[in-house]
Amino acid sequence: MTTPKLQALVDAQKIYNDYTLRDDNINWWCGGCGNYPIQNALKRALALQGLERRDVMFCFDVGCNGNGADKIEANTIHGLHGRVLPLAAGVKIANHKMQVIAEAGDGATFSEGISHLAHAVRNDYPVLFLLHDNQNYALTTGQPSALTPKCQSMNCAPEGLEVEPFHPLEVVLGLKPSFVAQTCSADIDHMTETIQAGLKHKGFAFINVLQACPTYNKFITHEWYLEHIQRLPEEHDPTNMESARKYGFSSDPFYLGQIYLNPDRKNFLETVAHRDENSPRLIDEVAHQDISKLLAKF
Ligand SMILES: Cc1ncc(C[n+]2csc(CCOP(=O)(O)OP(=O)(O)O)c2C)c(N)n1
Ligand code: SF4
Ligand SMILES: [Mg+2]
Repeated sequence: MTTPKLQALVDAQKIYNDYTLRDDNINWWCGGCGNYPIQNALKRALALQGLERRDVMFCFDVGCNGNGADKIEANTIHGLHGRVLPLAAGVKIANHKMQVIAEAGDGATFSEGISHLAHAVRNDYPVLFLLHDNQNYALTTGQPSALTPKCQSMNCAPEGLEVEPFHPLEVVLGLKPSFVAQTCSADIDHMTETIQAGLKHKGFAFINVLQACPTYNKFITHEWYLEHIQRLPEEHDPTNMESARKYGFSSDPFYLGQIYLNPDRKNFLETVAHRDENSPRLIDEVAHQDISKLLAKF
């Protein structure tokens, strides 16, 4: 006999399957790449939230992470390196009903795209953002990014870089965000829960996904992560910035969970709600309009 719980699982499985690519004739990521479990967790989270393909737009940056655009059956846009956030914000502003997901690497986000990140957080665009934090420029064969540890030997920089890396959460927490969470590609259940929380958030949900890249990041593997990640303790209050900084800035262990949450912040669309009556949404531009009177003049 079908129970409501069983039916919910059957429905979720159907949504998950709809996102699953039927064409195997594509180039995949390297064996053991953290991008596989990240994409799987994303599909699981969407399925559990009942978000079907027609309701979701995926915006991909350039990089190994961005090649996820070819590996999912969905509405996708593949933008320029570092520019995915303005693209995603534009999609949301054009069609408020769409659930918009943006994905980018650490190279794109903390070098080419750092100004876009700052303004996405500042404006609190209603977008779920997944940072694929593999601490290197992977697609271009493993150069140091702004998140690679100081003096870490990498391609093109055998002795590493003498400069301090950014700490992604230190940067984002300094920008007065509304939602910051951290998860890891070694823990698919935790990624799924975290992405579900991000999908429910009404503003800009920043999720740092600590991602293994076994081909170019030999210094932090899935095995290393399993020994150095820890769930946030019960005592942590995500609405307390001091506690968010304490746990968010730790690199050993890396704390997983909801680092910071400001449920009271107005998102971008709420700040411009007064304009709704006056200005057309971009979606109106593709609606059918009667232009026969205009044509009759010629
Ligand atoms: C403006 C610009 N700069 C550089 C490149 C070259 N490029 C393409 S992918 C890439 C590395 C991507 O690294 P990251 O963003 O961390 O993504 P990952 O491949 O690690 O997932 C670089 C440097 C580019 N395409 N455009
Ligand atoms: S180079 Fe790294 S990030 Fe890119 S596909 Fe291979 S393992 Fe994944
Ligand atoms: Mg990277």
